Amino acid sequence: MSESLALMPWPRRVTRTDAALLLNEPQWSIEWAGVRTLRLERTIARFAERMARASGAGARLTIECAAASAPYPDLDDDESYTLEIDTEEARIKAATEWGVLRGMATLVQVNAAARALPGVSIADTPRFTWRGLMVDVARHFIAVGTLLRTLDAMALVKLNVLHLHLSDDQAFRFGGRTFPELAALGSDGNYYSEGDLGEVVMRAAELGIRVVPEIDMPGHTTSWLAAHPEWGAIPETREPSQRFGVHPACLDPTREDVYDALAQLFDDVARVFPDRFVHIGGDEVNPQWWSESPVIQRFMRERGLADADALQSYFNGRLADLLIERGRMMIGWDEIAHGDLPRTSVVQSWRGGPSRDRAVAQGFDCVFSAGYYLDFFYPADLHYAYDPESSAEELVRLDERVRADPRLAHVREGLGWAAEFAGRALTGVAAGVAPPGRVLGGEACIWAELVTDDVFEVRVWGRLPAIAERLWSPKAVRDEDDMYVRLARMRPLLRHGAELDIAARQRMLFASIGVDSTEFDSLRPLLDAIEPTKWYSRLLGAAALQARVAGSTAQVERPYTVATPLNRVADFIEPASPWVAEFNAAVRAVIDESADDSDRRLLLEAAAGWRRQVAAVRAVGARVPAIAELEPISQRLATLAEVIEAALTEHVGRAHRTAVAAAKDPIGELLIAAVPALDDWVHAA
Ligand code: TNX
Repeated sequence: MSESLALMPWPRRVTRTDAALLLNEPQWSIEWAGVRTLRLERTIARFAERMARASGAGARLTIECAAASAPYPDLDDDESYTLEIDTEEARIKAATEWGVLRGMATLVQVNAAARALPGVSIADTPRFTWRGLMVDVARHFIAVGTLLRTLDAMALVKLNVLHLHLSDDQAFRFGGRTFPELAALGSDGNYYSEGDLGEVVMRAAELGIRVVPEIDMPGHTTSWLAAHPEWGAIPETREPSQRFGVHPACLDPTREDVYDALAQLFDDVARVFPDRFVHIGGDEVNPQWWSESPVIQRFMRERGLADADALQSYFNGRLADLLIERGRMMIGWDEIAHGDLPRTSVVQSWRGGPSRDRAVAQGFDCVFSAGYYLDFFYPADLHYAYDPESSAEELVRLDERVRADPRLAHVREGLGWAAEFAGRALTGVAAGVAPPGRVLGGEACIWAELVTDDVFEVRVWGRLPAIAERLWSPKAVRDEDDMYVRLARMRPLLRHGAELDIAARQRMLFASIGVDSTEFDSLRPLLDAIEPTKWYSRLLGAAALQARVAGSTAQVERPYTVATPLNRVADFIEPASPWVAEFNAAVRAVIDESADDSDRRLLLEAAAGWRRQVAAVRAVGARVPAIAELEPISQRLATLAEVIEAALTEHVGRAHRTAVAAAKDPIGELLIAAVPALDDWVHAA
């Protein structure tokens, strides 16, 4: 399908022609055929400059925009465009500025460092109106500069919502003017001023991206109580929490002064964020404090609020009113989908198909996130398979596929537990009470317990373009092999189009622990072959994971807190190695006898590299403890080099199969990610 055009998301309609456009000017020259706005001028110029830098040349670009757009993008905006490239020029035509910007992103992708652009005729329009990335900036602070680069990169893959999770138990990072103490006392000193956020909102608007702020409540609020303990259901002063997991802290939904304060907080939020949606969180409320408080218990009895859900629903209803008074609409996680809530509220579904379907059946519009948790360290194809509009049966099959995936075998028990948990969380489904809601789209989520600003881009961008495609392209665009081929080409694109360089960042990370560039290269065969362990295995650690699987709700100590430095190999490598994706494809080609020379070369080089890395690990490990930790993996890989050689010459024996089997288990928080493909190979051979 991709016929060597590295486009992602793949457009609705692409026609190739022979009319290539030679880039024989030093720069791109912009012609304005329709309206010419300051915003388009600035943004087009910025991208044109980057295109010229990538290819060292330009040509004529005609922009034909029918009408200026509102100052800020909105839900259901028209983002369609056409892009024609012929021997004369590139021409982008759209009804709105937003459409022009999407067309520009496609042109930057077509441009991809060439001296001539292929002739194309593209007509494109998104499948979903809400195509987001949620960034948890509470667990660890993400710098404004990183957010700005993230926006540039989002625009390149046509994502249009940046959702900022601004507060949680560990920090309150919204530095509003009415309650500056919330962030000052409720964080480690890292928070965003109104000015910082204004800059993010401005850049986003220039790129046609909405910014949706989340202030998570009534749970996940430990950090608020450092400054305002009186707002807590149990009015005790708390420090922002250092640990992760669900906390007992909860706001007091019975106090009018809490609503007065929230009204002022929403005023601040609304002043900074023009978007019509404000996210109020609402996830994982621990009812403990509410049930321990006699005042709250009496309040519930007096109002006939049967349980914690009903009380949260009362609280959410009050929040919805406050937001409506400010011309805003509410979005919240799954748990807000309660019968009493105004149906203008949107539900962000994180616990899977059943919760999405319950919310939609109750009449709520939905944003689907369940398949798109980037913090799970999953390979891109798993996320890619999830469709916001997959039927309930399809989602069940997808969840089963994930549970059966050999790459996730080491967390199978946990995945089973999670599925059961999500099912149990959904009792009392009230279906058919209203016209059903609409699936607006989806959001990839990066929860940041194990993510710092330093590693953010490495964690996010290797896979996010695949999710962006799922949210933009027609449903039928779903070939995973083709996706991987194009995904690999997003790396150079992000580098020249958004100044986001995953590889360079990774070198810097390794340099920060004393591994210089030459040493990094010598370790590459090993680093390319490994990945962090999946799902919540790192976050929970073995003990907490076992406790969960065993059904215990006890607090089991986890290996990581806010204070744990994230400076080990598992933090620096990519969650899903792009090299492993290539390795897997080569092995598959050999198994089904479609392999070509480049496949065989890749496998031979893998074997050679896996031998070579032994000396490198020993040498660098002598000085750098984080590399010394890799010794057992290094040994296993050396053994697996023999397996590749045996498989290539069809001499696989029992010893080889045993060696592969023995290499399946994680070592610490790392896996040899090439093993599942090798396992298929030695059993096919
Ligand atoms: C649950 S997903 C959460 C987050 C955590 C995440 C991972 C959701 C709405 N809430 O607070 O970061 O699990 O631990």
